[in-house]
Amino acid sequence: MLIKKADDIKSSEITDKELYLNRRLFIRGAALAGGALATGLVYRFFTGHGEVAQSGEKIADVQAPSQVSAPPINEKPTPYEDITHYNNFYEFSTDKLEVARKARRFVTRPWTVAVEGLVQKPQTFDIDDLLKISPPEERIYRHRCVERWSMVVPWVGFPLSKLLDQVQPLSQAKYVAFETIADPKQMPGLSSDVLEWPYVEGLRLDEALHPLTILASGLYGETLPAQNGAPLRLVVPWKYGFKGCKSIVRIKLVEDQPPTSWNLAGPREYGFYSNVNPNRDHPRWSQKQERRIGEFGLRDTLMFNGYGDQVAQLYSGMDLIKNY
Ligand SMILES: Nc1nc2c(c(=O)[nH]1)N[C@H]1C(S)=C(S)[C@@H](COP(=O)(O)O)O[C@H]1N2
Ligand SMILES: [Mo]
Repeated sequence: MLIKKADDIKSSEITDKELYLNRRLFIRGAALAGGALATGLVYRFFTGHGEVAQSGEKIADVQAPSQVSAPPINEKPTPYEDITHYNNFYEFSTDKLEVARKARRFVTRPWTVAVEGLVQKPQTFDIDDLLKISPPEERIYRHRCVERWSMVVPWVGFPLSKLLDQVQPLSQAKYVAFETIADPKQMPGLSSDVLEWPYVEGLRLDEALHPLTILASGLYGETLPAQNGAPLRLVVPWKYGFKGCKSIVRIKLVEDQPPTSWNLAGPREYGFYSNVNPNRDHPRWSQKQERRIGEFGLRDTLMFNGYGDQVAQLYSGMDLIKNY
């Protein structure tokens, strides 16, 4: 997600870099291969993960995907190795292939999440209590980065609405603001001013309450690795990936549209809504197509990332080119 300081990079160069990175990732995957490569076990063997924090542990009693809220997609989930080694998490590194290594020692216990603002019952949850609010569900979602790559991720999570039910939003609450951890002792990327820290995001309250919007604590049936946003991150599958903020520490119900890190960094490029929209080009590149990680060639990008039947009504009457 190139911004400010990269204003002079031409989109042809971006494409070359993507291709290069994709190839490196592919070669690494092939070198590890042998069939079982995508499993967490092999991954932990190579990285020593599992000694550190609580990531990569099996999550008990994961419910089958609920068809009503999450329509099944006939696309193959991206291998675990790719999902966990091609990451945007600028607090650790702006190099997608470096994030996993730099996040290895990230500590996710103890951890609390404050839920506050315009609510009847503000509360600071211990993460392990928060995770008991609603049964973990498998949600296999398309994941489309604004940089034109995409994946299919089998998240484990539960609807954000279940957490908001606990604190009871007041009628003045119109938006939900998210704040993520910014710990310079653990996150070398914070010394860069590429974004304003902490990384913040926001949703309109009706978007936050939508049944497709989840808080994820795992993928492939295991707790999240740090690089994917442990212990808890947001997933909004019809929006560009950057809306899915990682390692959340605070959720605040507010009256006015909250600031978001990417909008602050590049307001012409990243709006508040950031719905996946092939008809609205990024000022420096087209959003009509995408490269699915692990595939050659391009796919057409779908309006609302293919979730239009579920979410289009949230935006009826809105000009989605103006409200990008
Ligand atoms: N805190 C934080 N959250 C973040 C980011 C980040 O840099 N910091 N990057 C975003 C971007 S640009 C994307 S595409 C997704 C990537 O999630 P993944 O690495 O799990 O695929 O995380 C989003 N959440
Ligand atoms: Mo992204």
